[in-house]
Amino acid sequence: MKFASFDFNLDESNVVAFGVPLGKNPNKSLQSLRYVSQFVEPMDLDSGVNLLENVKLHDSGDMELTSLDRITEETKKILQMNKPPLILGGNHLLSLYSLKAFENVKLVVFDAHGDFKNSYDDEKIREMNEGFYNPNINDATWLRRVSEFIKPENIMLLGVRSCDEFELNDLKKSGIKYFTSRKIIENQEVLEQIKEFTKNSRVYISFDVDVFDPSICPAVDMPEPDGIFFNNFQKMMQSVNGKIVGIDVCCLNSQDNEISEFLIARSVFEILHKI
Ligand SMILES: [Mn+2]
Repeated sequence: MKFASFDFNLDESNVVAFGVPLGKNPNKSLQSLRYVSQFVEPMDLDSGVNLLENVKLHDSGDMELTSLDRITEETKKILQMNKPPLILGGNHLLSLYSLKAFENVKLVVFDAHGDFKNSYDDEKIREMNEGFYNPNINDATWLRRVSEFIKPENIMLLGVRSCDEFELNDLKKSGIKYFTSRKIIENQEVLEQIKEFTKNSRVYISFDVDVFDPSICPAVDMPEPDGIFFNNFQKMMQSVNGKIVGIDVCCLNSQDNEISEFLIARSVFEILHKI
């Protein structure tokens, strides 16, 4: 099964997708997202635009995850072809390894969580990082690790609403620009900030689907209340000004309905429209 039924071969494609089966039972989620994506219409009725009009996607399937460094290698291979990768996850730790393949990018992260802890250990995080658990390198610390090689002023975090006290202090001190979900819902200033931040830049979009309100995206491990809605996401994506050079989508944990998958597939179309 291919994402959105796209069937371009590698040569003719202008974006290359692959799955990263990282975390707890990721195969079901990857399969479910690809399955549902074929039923989502790409037309935006309000603008009359086909969101996928210029997208020629090659889906190379799920990689074999023998080590985390394989994510970096796979990403590099696609970048060498001068094409943006669309990386389907998998938990958020994958972004640390995909981002190692990039130079000179502005990182836009959609996430309910700061993921800015220096070290973290609990039962849930062990489960979610099954096979690769390390207290300093996991999906509660990945953004902290990324900020050690991407300058904090080149990172923007959108929709955050869950941090511990120390993490929040560190995040404030770091220089990372962040907007809580409440800020995003209540004022428009964020759209101008996104435009300014991404202007004339190479942009990597890291899309943790738990950024959405749990009422519209329930199939996540950590459903944090007071999240953003589709329209907020759409407007933020429309405000991205630069050239999108990489995309990841993470943290779907499929349940028995497909509510989240429909939302996520449509949201990925909004991102692909900007490539
Ligand atoms: Mn998250």
